[in-house]
Amino acid sequence: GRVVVATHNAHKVAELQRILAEDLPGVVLEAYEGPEAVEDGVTFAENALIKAREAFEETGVPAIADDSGIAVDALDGAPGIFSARYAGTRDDRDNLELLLTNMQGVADRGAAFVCAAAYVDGERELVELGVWRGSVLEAAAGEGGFGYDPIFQPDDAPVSAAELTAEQKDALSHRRRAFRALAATLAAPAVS
Ligand code: ITT
Repeated sequence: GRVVVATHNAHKVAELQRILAEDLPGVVLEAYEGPEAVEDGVTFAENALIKAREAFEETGVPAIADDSGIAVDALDGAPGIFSARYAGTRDDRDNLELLLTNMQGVADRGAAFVCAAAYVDGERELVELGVWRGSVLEAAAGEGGFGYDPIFQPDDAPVSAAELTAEQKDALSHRRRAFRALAATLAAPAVS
């Protein structure tokens, strides 16, 4: 059936179209054009649920949302849920440059891309987390993907996330892991 995607990020929409075509076949995704929810949760999961609830309440159509970002070990998980506004400008390139600067000379480069995938339909509220481990590169590499992809070296890939093809990123990403888990939960019989 119809599902609205509560995101204003076109890159996320493109990835979710591809991921859900495989993991939730038969679902027709529609962009949610309504007001942006106030993301005042303190976790990825809370913020994903806030966005999905807002879209469901505005449209009456089952809604999914994605809250995501990069959590860096040496920075105690920063920028984390603040990844989109790390540099204060909401510009992906500024955010990436600031993270490179803050990681200059730092030996522990470990990091994770994290995605919370939420689903709200008025009866059920579901949220699943996907984590993609890797490390922060010393300099940007690659033109693909979006956001922090050029400075993220996945543990399970030979090149940066921005040097992967869309299909390669889809197969491995935090977003894929989260939405695959969400699809599995949605497909399972309701328990309560
Ligand atoms: P919506 O809230 O409308 O969905 P947003 O872009 O504001 O869009 P978030 O608050 O979830 O989304 O912020 C996500 C941040 O993490 C943003 O800076 C992205 O560039 C970054 N990010 C998320 N997924 C990513 C990915 O797959 N690769 C690289 N960076 C990613």
